[in-house]
Amino acid sequence: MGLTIAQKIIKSHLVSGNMVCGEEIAIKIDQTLTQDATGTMAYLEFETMGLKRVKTERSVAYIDHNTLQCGFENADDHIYIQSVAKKHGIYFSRPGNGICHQVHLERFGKPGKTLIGSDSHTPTGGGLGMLSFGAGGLDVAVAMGGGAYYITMPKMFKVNLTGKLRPFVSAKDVSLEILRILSVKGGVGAIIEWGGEGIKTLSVPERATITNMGTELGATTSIFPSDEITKDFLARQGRVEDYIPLESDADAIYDRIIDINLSELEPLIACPHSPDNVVKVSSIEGTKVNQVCIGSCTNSSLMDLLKVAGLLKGKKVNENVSLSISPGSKQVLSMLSDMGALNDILQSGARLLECACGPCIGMGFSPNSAGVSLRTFNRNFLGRSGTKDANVYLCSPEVAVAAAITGVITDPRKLEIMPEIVMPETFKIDDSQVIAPLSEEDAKSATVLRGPNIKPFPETKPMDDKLSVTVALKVGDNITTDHIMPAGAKILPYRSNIPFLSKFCFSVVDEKFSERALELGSSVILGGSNYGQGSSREHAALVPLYLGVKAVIAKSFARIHSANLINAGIMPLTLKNENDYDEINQNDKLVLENIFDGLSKGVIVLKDLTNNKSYELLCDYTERQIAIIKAGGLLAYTKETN
Ligand code: MIC
Ligand code: SF4
Repeated sequence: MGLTIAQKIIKSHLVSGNMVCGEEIAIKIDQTLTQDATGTMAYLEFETMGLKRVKTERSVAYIDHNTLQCGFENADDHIYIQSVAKKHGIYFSRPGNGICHQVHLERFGKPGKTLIGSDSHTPTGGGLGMLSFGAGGLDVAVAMGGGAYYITMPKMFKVNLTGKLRPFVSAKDVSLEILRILSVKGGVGAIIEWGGEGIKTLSVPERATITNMGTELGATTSIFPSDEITKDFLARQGRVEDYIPLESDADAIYDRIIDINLSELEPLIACPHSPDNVVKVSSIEGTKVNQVCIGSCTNSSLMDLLKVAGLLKGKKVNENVSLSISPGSKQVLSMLSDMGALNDILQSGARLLECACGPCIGMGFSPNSAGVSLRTFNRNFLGRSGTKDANVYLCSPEVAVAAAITGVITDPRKLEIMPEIVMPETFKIDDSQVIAPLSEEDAKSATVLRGPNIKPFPETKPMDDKLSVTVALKVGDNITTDHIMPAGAKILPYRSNIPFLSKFCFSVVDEKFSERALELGSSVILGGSNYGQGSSREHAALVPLYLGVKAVIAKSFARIHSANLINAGIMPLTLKNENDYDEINQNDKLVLENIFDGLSKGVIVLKDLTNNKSYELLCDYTERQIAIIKAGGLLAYTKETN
């Protein structure tokens, strides 16, 4: 039987398990990346595990999220990460060098290799034919130490592209179209392979926009073949030697095939507050816009920003709109400047931000009260922008520019003339902002610098066989990690300070949650379907752990968050009967007995003392996961087994 691209890469990296859909497999990881918002915790975990030197082919620590330095905290974290990276064999991409996914695509990603990153948009690397996954920091720490990465063998989906995008329709519209078709849970448990004649019309940066937003589908990852277009991109980045061809076999089998004709796509837009709330731009034209933000790991490549500059050239930003542009990397910014495009951007009245995540994660540039913000980003979850009552829309650079100029949501085809953008023969290569680690010998005497913002990893306790708990919170479907552990400029600087962060847990949903959970001492959360979608932040598990949450009971879970809960020693338990959700309520008193026996059988019985009923909860864990839960989390388990 033929293999898909992902199956081929998995096969060549398989450490244990059978490549049978639904079974746990372990794969060898060639490269890792971290960013600063998850990196502090990942490196603290790496150190706690007593690991000395990374065993990967390449590990890179990026500083791109927490770049506003309103106090000492973020700067402390940057220094800690720089020093820990230097000592342990990790490359360090300095603040200002760019967004992890953009820089990694330009300089380090390799077709056929595996990558995990402590950031959910790591699948951006799939645009280069690399098998890349978002993961919790602890999983990345283990992989840096040479440990395998465990996933459930996914289903295989294929999206067949035909035709060619028309002017003013771009890769972002392909992402929005697939979100419209599949929704934010449609990709759960699947790897999405992009193929068909249509992919020959898409450059690597366009492909990367598409694999980047595969994360919003809940997909395990997304991948394109590695072909002549990949080779050409790598050659222009001065690293053609990293190219290998990679395609699926003609008789490869897919669980689902979806067809999209690029020629028929129209400009699309995702309305508040979910990336799958997609409509045609033409259907909401005329909506007044206060802010437009162009950038993020989805749409900040040189090609995107050359297009933006071309469309802005000679025009002025509407007086009621604030337009921000954050280039994806120093390479992008520097080339925009060399090519004169930066001037076109500045002359239009746009505000230039640094090469970082910035507004995407609420790190500055929050919209005005009840403001409408159009963003070329990938997420528009409630409150993520830093303004709770803002209405954030997700769109392509073309739609963003049209709104910035007119002040209202506008079909970009009305701009009429699309400037012709040609990829430069060679990209500007300057890796001087990526600091190499010390040699093993020199590293021995190097010290790791910890400012007062760096707090130790929180203590964990082994799981008890019986739990008497209260439902501390009942929430609905599609709860994101931005609900569980909000980010933003005010909170992000405390990513290594779990007690401080805990005050904000679920604050967008219920401001009293944190206080209540602490008072209860031992509790559970009740969720709907796709609980924990969105980011890879393990803080969305570590903070509930600190607040005494022992289990999350839900209709279904998002992949990375479920793994993070287990890694933290919290049980993700699935309701056997989804309708039971309606019968269990906040504040109900519950008892979970014979947990260890239940874990081995895959079913735990829950007694609800408030309504006097019993319910079955599924826990289809592997032996390894059971051992992790019993030990009180992956860190404790790793210490026990080493
Ligand atoms: C995000 O886009 O939500 C983030 C911020 O990049 C997160 C990581 C984090 O919370 O630090 C992600 O996507 O994993
Ligand atoms: Fe950064 Fe936004 Fe991309 Fe997350 S989604 S890595 S915050 S740019």
